[in-house]
Amino acid sequence: MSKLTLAEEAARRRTFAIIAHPDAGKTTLTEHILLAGGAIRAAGAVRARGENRRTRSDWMKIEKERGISVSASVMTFEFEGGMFNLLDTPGHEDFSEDTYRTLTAADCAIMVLDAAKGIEPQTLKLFEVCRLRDIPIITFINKLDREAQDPMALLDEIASRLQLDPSPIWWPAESGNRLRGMARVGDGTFQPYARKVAGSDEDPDHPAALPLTDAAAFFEGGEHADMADALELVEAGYKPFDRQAFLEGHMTPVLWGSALRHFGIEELLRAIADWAPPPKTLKARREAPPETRNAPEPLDMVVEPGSPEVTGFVFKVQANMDPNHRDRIAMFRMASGSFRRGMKLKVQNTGKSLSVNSPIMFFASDRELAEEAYAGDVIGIPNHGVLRVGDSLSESGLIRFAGLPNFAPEILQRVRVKDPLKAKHLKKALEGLAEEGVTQLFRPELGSDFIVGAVGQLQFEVMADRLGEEYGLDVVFEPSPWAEARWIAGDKADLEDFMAKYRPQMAVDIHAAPVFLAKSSWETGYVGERFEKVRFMKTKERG
Ligand SMILES: Nc1nc2c(ncn2[C@@H]2O[C@H](COP(=O)(O)OP(=O)(O)OP(=O)(O)O)[C@@H](O)[C@H]2O)c(=O)[nH]1
Ligand SMILES: [Mg+2]
Repeated sequence: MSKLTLAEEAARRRTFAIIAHPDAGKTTLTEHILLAGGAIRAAGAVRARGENRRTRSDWMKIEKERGISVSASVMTFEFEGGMFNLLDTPGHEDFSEDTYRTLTAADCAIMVLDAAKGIEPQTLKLFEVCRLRDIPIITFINKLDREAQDPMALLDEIASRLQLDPSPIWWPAESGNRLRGMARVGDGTFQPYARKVAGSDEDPDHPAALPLTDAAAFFEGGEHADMADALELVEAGYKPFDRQAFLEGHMTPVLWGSALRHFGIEELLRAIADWAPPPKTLKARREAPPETRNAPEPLDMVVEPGSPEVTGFVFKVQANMDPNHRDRIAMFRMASGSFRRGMKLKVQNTGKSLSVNSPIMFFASDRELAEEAYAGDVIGIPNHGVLRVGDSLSESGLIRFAGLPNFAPEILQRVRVKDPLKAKHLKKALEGLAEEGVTQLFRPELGSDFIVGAVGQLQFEVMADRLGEEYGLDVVFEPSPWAEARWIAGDKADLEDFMAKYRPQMAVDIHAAPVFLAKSSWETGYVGERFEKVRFMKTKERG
């Protein structure tokens, strides 16, 4: 058992998400952070084939085949006395709901930029989400081993497009084939870069850091003098790092490197350890489960990471991580308390209670049973459908954190299984995937069809792939008559009146919430005007 106090355990934790536009290098960076943290021996190449050279966070078959991440994943490791929970997220916008949900579990974000591309569309969107949630951002400019944009132009872009003060912590010396290394702004330390020898599989270690003034041997021509001049300009031209401004979301420290060549990784880890905030105090409500008799009025409150009761929320559910066991794992972000294996926790929104006997921590090399966990930690709780995304768990069962949003899908399709004998199996599989949030599932009031909704086309591909791979179902998607789905709310009488008139267009989602299916956005607007007392919603808060 830990000798530290609860508050000390919480204070040594850093829970952060890696976000970026597709292909910026998030998964590669995750691998190399784990490598630097001593968690794994050899980082797997994202596109390398074969069982032993695969990335730890892209574990689904479809991820391995395509070299893209379709689902967020969690990794825990220790580094210099700190405990780190790293959340790798998918960059593709079709999976952004997963990324948004994952960000609710993070206290800090690492924004990865491709040095040749700078800020890309998805970078902007994710940045907005971080800003809304007050998540401070550390910037890592990746792929310096390739020809990069001018560093000052990259920082200007951060300043102008994100309205964020960039504070360079390091400054790169050239890029691509001429990459020499980088110098620490303010103290003139130089970290040389060792290029990989052509044709070799070995990644050479980068030489030890030394004062820039002594580093002439690492440069060619006039480069050494140019670097000294550039550093002077940088030191005069940018604000020095101010942790308070960073925590308040006005400033981002900027680090550089090459995830693939393991350059700049330790520097990034140290920045996270030194500057990223420990688990934050969360707003919550003290509230009895629904339909409790004589329940006291709900009370607004805050949950401090050092407070004794174990509390937290489920931000993701993942099924079939292990193909040998049909498992279903709820990712639980702890907000407070000292968790011990075997503890009983209660679900606030259902009043159900469960004994957490085999909680999992995702260490890079393996999953391990979590004997204890503290605020900031993410543990996987295996369960059989008791836990859903957005659920709040606590010892008392009375603590409720704000729910996570569901977004109305943009594409609605009908799904059919080729073998009609497997229809019942299909229902279970679809419900499972909808519980995970891979896609949404609507059950029309009339007829026996299933309507599947997604934000983007790729989600359907992932779904078809997983239905085949994990459930042995060969499915086809067909166009549906529906263009939009809206959750409806209002007084009971108004809702009943509306639903009676539109029965053929009514459906329920997996939580049995009523949903109106419209043939066009024009129709959504039309019924909205005719039924003024009914609210038609594009998002639904869960939990
Ligand atoms: N040259 C170079 N290539 C890199 C570097 N980091 C990543 N890559 C390559 O860029 C490609 C995309 O890398 P990933 O790590 O899969 O990118 P990602 O951001 O996780 O992508 P998604 O999860 O699909 O959004 C892969 O081919 C990597 O090998 C780097 O530092 N230098
Ligand atoms: Mg990835």
